[in-house]
Amino acid sequence: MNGAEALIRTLLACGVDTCFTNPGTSEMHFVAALDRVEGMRCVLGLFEGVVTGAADGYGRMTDRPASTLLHLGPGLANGLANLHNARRASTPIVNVVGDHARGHLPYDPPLASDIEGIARSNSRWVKTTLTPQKVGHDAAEAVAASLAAPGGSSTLILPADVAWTEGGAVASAMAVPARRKADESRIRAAADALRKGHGALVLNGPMLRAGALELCGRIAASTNAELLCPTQMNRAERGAGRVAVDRIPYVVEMAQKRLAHLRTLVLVNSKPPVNFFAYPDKPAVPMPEGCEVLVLAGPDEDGIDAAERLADLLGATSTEPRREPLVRPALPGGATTLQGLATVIAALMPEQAIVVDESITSGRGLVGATKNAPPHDWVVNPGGSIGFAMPVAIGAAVACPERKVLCLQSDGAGMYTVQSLWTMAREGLDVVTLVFANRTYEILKGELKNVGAGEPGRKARDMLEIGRPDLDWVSLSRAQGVPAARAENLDELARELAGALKERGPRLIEVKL
Ligand SMILES: Cc1ncc(C[n+]2csc(CCOP(=O)(O)OP(=O)(O)O)c2C)c(N)n1
Repeated sequence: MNGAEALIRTLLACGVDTCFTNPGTSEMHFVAALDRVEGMRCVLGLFEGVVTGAADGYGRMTDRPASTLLHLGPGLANGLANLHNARRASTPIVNVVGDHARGHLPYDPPLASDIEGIARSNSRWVKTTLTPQKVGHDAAEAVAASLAAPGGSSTLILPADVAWTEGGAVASAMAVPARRKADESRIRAAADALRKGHGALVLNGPMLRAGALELCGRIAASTNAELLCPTQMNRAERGAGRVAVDRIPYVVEMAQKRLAHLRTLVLVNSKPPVNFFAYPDKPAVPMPEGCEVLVLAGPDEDGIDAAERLADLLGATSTEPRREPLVRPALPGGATTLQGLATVIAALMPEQAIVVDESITSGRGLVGATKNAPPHDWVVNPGGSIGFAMPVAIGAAVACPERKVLCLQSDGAGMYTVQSLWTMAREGLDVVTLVFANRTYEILKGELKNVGAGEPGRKARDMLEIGRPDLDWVSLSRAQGVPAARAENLDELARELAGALKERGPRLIEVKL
């Protein structure tokens, strides 16, 4: 067995059975070995940002790593923006990156680069495997490192000669360390603070799943505390029958207003809230001055255990939490408005949908409108690097083939990873993509004002508009094999969305704004 085959067999032995790929010459032995080993699902992406984003979506939905297969330093570099987003979401991923054969590197061939250096920016574990005998051990270590709380990327670099040389040894899964338990003093401090009132629990990571939210809902109901999550959350289970958590708004003034009355924030698997950017004369954080910030459990600690002990101490274990009722709004019609399109989505959202949200300014009404929709998952981008939604939708659809994925995509961000549509078609993925075609970088117009740069002139405006020529999303989609339609108003949107949701397989609707 050569090193490449030992790597694939070890990944499978460690529970990694999905590989998003974009290979090159140095990865050819890995590609060839895929035919000899049963059980690895391989999905091709036509750009590495699609590959890494898909691995992020897969890891977020399964809590298990997918692997990526990337070509040398440049392939990894092309995938870095979505690996950055995945790092911010603490998503487990195992990146496999090929390198030149070791005997070839001293000649400085054209594609040689500092792969370890490039990997380190977004990986918590980086190793170059130097012999086929070490491949299995290193791969098992990479998987375990990606899963250690709170989760992250491992990058295993495999020189071509290590891949092609016989002597590969398969290893079995290594133990993943359990999350650390929070100190008793922190449980007591949180209880004391919440008893005083005007408090909120700020949740992220595993605390945004339905079971953990129930638990926090009991604490909230017994202390009158609120449940919040940072703007930069990763995935929330929400909708009817669930305990709602309110996302802190992106816009600084709105975030400040939302938190103004709070005297204590208790962080559970969350970092303290922070504004996305600095602005002249605005604070860095949205909480009011004097607001106490307590850590109940850090991002890598056992938040559920800490919340259970807190509920115990507060006598809240049998308190009923407030759960959202199911409310379906009537379908609106007429000209497209942001509130109207949010209402259409809330009216038609299927049960157990996975919503991947990169709607940016077009989605301002969405979170409120869908609070009482049937139970669903809401996936957002805690890393802020755009071009995230369509790739992540691929990974979510591969991970959960029985669930409908609703990909809410702004047009500017959509163009970064537009090749995702081809992978959706190739794999027949059950993803409905709505593209919000406002033909501008709308959010940046607001940001220009916010940073105090004044009114844009002609040249500056040209950098913020993406019309001239107008993108034809229906053609972009059909050209890649995804059936598509255009909705000019809310009636057409409702008709097209209802139709797309009834079918299986990828569809795209361009929503003209
Ligand atoms: C990788 C990366 N490049 C550039 C940016 C800066 N940026 C933030 S939002 C944005 C444009 C968003 O436009 P669009 O996706 O059309 O959404 P809209 O603002 O119109 O709602 C840009 C270029 C970024 N966040 N990430």
